[in-house]
Amino acid sequence: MKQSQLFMSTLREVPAEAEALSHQQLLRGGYIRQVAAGIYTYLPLGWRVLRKIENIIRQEMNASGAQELHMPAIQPAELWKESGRYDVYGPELIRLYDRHEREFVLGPTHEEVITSLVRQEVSSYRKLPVNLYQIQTKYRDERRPRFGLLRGREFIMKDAYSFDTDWEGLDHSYRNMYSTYERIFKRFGLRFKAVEADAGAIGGQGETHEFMALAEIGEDTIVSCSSCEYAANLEQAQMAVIDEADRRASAGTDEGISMEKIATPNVKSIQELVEFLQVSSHQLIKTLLYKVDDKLIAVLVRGDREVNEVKVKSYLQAEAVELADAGEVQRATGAPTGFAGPVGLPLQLLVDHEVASMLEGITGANEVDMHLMRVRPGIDFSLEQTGDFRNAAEGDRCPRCGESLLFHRGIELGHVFKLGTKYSDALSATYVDADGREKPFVMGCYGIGVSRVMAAIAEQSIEGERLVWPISVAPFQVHIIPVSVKDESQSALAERLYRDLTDMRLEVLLDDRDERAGVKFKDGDLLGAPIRIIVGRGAVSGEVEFMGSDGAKVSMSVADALERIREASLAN
Ligand code: 9G3
Repeated sequence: MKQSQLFMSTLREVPAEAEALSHQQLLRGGYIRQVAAGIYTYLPLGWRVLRKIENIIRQEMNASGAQELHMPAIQPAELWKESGRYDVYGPELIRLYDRHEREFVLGPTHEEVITSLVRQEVSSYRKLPVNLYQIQTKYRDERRPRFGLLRGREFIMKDAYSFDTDWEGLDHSYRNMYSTYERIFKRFGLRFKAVEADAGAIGGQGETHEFMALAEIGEDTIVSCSSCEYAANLEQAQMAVIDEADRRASAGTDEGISMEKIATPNVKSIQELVEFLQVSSHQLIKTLLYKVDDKLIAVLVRGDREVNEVKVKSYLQAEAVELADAGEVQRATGAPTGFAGPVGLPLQLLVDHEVASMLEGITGANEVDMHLMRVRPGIDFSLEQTGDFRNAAEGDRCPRCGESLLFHRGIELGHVFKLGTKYSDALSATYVDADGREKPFVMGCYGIGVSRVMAAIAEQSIEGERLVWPISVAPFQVHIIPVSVKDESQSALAERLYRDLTDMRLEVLLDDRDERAGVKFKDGDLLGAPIRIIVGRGAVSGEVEFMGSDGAKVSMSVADALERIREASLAN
């Protein structure tokens, strides 16, 4: 294609509102334009990249045996009422009415629609298993859309749904999708990790994994073992637990320890307490009150740890978990926030393993400006409910092999779930088995954030000012830049190269604009073609400069350049 025709407007300056590097590059390079918060137009360059991402997904999904279909974005609200999710989601679920005042939702996902489809289309076990997928626009009215395509309100997702006769079949479908995702993310040229995740709101009945692109901008924290294959989302990540009994036994007896109250005037936070008492945060028992499905409970973790609310929610099988507000703390403990403690507190106590293994600790006295010293877990408060209620942290050891854990930021690009019969039960979606009995489908669901993938690849492909797309998703594979189109030999050679490469069925962009070289190279850096051919003074002797992904320029003959390009394009 000739660049003078390309609908591509580059921006000179970095847009102020773009914090993420990929957001800046996609705006500056003329890949996307914002229409409203979290809602974008994909310009021709962006759309070329998205179509390549989609086609890689399609090839691998089809190769896995899944079949592509396409469901509507507008879904009858009745289906969401039938599944019970209509009231679970609040303002994030976009609702609308048609001309007859009938209610619909803009699909944020398609479990209800696909389950109602298969319910009516499949009645015999003979037609199972089946895996159906689509690549569709999704709508989620995020409270805080940000980072460009990384968190939008309208975005493109590949969502797949598998239907099996039983859990064994689901295991097979799940493993098939897991390995398909590994192939897909490798073909994107992404650095990624598959991590154990929390089934969360979707409430599946089994394991779930997230595929995370490693990137500092990522909202998720992932934990991986420095030695074995263990990897998990921080929400879910476990750590080697010191054995409470050993710890207490090794610390000697608790004879002669008796609790004492001390005045801590206006000393509320852990840090203030550490300074006031001149103790380590390891000696403190942090007591936090949570409202769990409208019931107040207390969670105890060591002073230097963070409560993991997902673990609390999962342990209690609760719908909602949130920190109690100041008023609730005051009413429950008789003291303002900062003085809560487990002794004499008439609430269910969830005690983290580390606190349970302490011989004694310092904690709030449930009295304003007072704390308790030498409190003994198991004696001064109950250890009936001890478990893992904290975030893994630097220094923790792998729960599998005991080696040290590493922490990374990640962007969630894929998510595979074992749903079980959650939706088939809710929608009475059953098949008839070999013995003539009606059984609910056993389902799995598998998502990839397609538009988010484009931003994640950009995040990982930026070197300084330059974006260099992997050749598998680049908008153009080769970018030919004649330094001066006025120079006959340069433009003639550039034209010839353009023709030869196009005949080799490569996607080539020829910068035929009458612009200064500096402008062309700068725009070239924004375009991010993995191969750039510069046609300059060497043209008269049939020499060009080849620049690959590493940015190094090498002079060579046209023939050698064509050979280098052919090799690189096969790496697709
Ligand atoms: C909603 C809204 C937002 C949502 C959902 C429902 C996330 C919702 C989870 C999933 C699970 C899987 C199929 C493809 C893979 C992911 N945000 N989820 O169900 F109504 Cl407003 O989407 N769906």
